[in-house]
Amino acid sequence: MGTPVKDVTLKPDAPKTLLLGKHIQFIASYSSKKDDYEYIMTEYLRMSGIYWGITVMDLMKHLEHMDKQDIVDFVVSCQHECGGLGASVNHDPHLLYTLSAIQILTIFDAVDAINVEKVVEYVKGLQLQDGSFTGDKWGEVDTRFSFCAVACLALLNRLDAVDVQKAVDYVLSCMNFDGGFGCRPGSESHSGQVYCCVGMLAITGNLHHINADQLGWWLCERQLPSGGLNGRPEKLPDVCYSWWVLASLKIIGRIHWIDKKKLEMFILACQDDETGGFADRPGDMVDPFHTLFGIAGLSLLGSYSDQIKPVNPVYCMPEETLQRIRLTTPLL
Ligand code: BD7
Ligand code: ZN
Repeated sequence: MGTPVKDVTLKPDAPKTLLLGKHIQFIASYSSKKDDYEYIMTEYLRMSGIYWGITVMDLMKHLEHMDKQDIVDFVVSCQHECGGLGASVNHDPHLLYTLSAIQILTIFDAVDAINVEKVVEYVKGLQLQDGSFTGDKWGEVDTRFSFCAVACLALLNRLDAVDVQKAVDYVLSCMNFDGGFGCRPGSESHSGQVYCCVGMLAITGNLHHINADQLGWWLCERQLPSGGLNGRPEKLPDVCYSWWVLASLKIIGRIHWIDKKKLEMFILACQDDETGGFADRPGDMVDPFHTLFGIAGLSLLGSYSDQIKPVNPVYCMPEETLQRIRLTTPLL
């Protein structure tokens, strides 16, 4: 007997249509309740939180609910002498939050509010001899940081600042026999890491190194009977993984290999019909992170295209924003 499949069952009364107005309300009020327990407890990832909030509001065509001046001032206050940005004021700089900051400023067309030359210098300084990137000065290496580095530089039109060939060779050295990627050479394949590596190869024009049929197969196997997608074999489905997996499939030209209707039903079932917002799976607590990736997933599926803007699968930002800065990314 094999191991039983870990999955959830969708309740008959789960939401089956998009509750757009509720989600706009949820994000707008989340950002205005700065004294709330949850808001305070997530200070260590505030910069990313703001990126999730403004991106999902923009995708839902209601960015005007977010206070641009307030947010740009906050981002500026998070830049350090070294050029990197932290999650919040006086938090250590890190590539993860530096990318979130660049994404925020790009959406608001306000990149020049920070010292861009210093950001470029910071990113350049994190590349090691073997082409890999550390996330900060403490030196942990992970393919997530290879993605963050090239995504930052591409958004700033400064990819020339690092050794792109070495960076690509390092990411390719993390490819596994199943076609997937892990966080370092020899590490197990994981959907989040696959997204980072596939995105990195897309930005640098190196998708031809990927075996799209083999990787597409591994990614499709992430879909469970509920319609939801998991991050690795034997794990429960999660709305954010519908993003990491679906975006990867889109980039390698295999998005038609999954059951779109079933995934759409799973994502819709993760909405909270009272508070608005999406949870990781039906019935759980909603948060801005899963709300962005739920909406972005629906965008990639082409569902509700009258209400949700097209999202770019590499940057998880509105396509129109990348068109405005004339950033094109060849897909496979
Ligand atoms: C992923 C892992 C990290 O250790 C750091 C950053 C990332 C990517 C980052 C992101 O999406 N930025 O836009 N993710 C996060 O910031 C989330 C935040 C979070 C914390 C707690 C609960 C929900 C969200 N982090 C830090 C995560 O570790 C989440 C946690 C989680 C979400 N759903 C179930 N657990 N995991 C996550 O983002 O996994 C996807 C991923 C893994 C590796 C590489 C890239 C993506
Ligand atoms: Zn999740």
